[in-house]
Amino acid sequence: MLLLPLLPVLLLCVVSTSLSKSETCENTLKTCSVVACGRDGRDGPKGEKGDPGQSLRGLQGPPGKLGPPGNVGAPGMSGPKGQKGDRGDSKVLEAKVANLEAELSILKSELEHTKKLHAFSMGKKSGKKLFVSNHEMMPFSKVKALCTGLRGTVAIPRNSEENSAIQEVAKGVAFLGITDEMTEGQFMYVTGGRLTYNNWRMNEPNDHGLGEDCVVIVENGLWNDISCLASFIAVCEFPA
Ligand SMILES: [Ca+2]
Ligand SMILES: [Ca+2]
Repeated sequence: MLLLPLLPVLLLCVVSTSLSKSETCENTLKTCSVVACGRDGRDGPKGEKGDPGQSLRGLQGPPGKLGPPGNVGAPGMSGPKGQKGDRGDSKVLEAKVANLEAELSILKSELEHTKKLHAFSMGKKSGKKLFVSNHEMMPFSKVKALCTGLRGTVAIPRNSEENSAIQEVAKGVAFLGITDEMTEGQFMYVTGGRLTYNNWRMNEPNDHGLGEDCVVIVENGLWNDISCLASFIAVCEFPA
């Protein structure tokens, strides 16, 4: 019964809209006045943004790839100064040096003692020289090599005392470190320099036969020039 007064309006709405849009018609009823309802109303103002939906969030994806390394940072500030160390190490070193010096002193003493024993048993000390022989006989070149290998030289008498010492050590005919190989008739020391002392036997040196450029000391301590290729006793000299 209450719908009767609105019937013309409803009819008007039915005429002005499509039969398939009944929902639109209902909306029109809500907005139209009782008296009239326009055919095409203007769009209303835009509504406010609605609240976010209540849909379920997806699962968290895997972590992404590592990014490129960053730039090198500025150097940090220097740290605080450390505490001064103790002097223990230097004391340890001083003690070690003192021990080494003590050991060196003992070794020096033992070396001197060994030298004296060596001179007593094998050689003869004269002044600052020690003459030693193994009593082997060999050519002059081998005598030189033997003495040089022992860090010595072939025995050289520079005065009568040394000459007697060599004679005593050799106990036979021995080469001396003297030759005239460089210039015939001009005898020189193998260590360099012309003779400052000699003890030639009478009529020597005579450069006999094919030539005699080396020198030997014979049993009575006199000298004779002789072939360097002949073999005689080796006597070496060392600083004493
Ligand atoms: Ca000669
Ligand atoms: Ca001769």
